[in-house]
Amino acid sequence: MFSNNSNFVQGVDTAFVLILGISIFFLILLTTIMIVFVIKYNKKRHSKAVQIKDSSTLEIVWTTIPLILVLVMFYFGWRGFLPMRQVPDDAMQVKAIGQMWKWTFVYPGNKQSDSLLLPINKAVKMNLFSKDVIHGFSIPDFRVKEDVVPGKNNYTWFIPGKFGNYDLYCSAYCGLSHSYMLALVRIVPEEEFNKWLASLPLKKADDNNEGFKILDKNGCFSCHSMDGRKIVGPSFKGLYGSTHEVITNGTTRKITVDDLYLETSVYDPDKDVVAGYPPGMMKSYKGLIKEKDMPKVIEYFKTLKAQ
Ligand code: HEC
Ligand SMILES: [Cu+2]
Repeated sequence: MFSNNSNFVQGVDTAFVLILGISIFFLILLTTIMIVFVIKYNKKRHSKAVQIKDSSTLEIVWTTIPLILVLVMFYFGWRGFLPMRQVPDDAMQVKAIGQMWKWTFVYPGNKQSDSLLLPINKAVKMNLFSKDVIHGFSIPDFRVKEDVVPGKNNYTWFIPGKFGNYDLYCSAYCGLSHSYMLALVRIVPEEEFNKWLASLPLKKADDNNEGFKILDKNGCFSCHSMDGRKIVGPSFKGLYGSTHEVITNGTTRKITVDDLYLETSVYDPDKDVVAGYPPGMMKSYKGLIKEKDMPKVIEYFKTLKAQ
């Protein structure tokens, strides 16, 4: 089909290289003319300034050439942009929900995931929603970038053209942990995608759990996964009841994750730092998660079984 990362790479790159080329051309041209004029018309050589008045030729030249140039830029920009708004009817529909500070992807059948797996060479329409503030849905490798605005149902689409892992960024500064608003995009063969989709949990599973809602609202899942993946911090999967090493005041010790340990981790994260992770990454949630809500949070941790 095409050998690019996506069907939009060519259109965007053509416009970009063209504009860059024109800019470099004029940068060199204008700088050269400036230097030549500084030398040629300096006061020693031309002590008296001479005005050029009413030169129609000059005015036509400096109007027509830039006009043609901007129209050429517009033409290539427009040609690259138009297909981005024309979604094919058979595109798979995936909902991307942006919130402080994570992405959630909801697939057909109400299945949800933290990362965006997609089959190669298939059109996908991303329906973009925000739960709070303005975010930006951006996959630079695919030349895809669209605002995610609360209250507005925006969209974008593309056809992935190459297997691999790519980064999805939030491209609109949306608060303290904006830079953690990363998601993994994986382009895989269609059979692998179907298998993966079948194994995904249903979206609604956690939404009624009080503890889940508290963690979700506080943005814990931008650093902690529920499926065993390490993001910034360790995964919550199977955490409750497990044993591992922590560093407390410079000494390594073994702990078992129980109610007290969880509470300390949330209110005083730098007290017991999980071995292998740097201290100071996680802030204290004292005052943000109320003490009376802690039991709900702990109950939720208990539901995240290892298997
Ligand atoms: C900015 C990223 C970030 C956010 C947001 C964050 N954490 Fe953490 N968390 C970490 C890191 C990094 C560690 C490991 C280092 C440490 O222990 O401090 C950690 C450790 C933990 C641990 C101990 C895990 C273990 O394996 O023993 C728990 C429990 C925890 N966090 C809970 C939470 C909860 C609950 C929230 C939301 C209220 C939260 N975290 C938000 C980064 C984060
Ligand atoms: Cu954002």
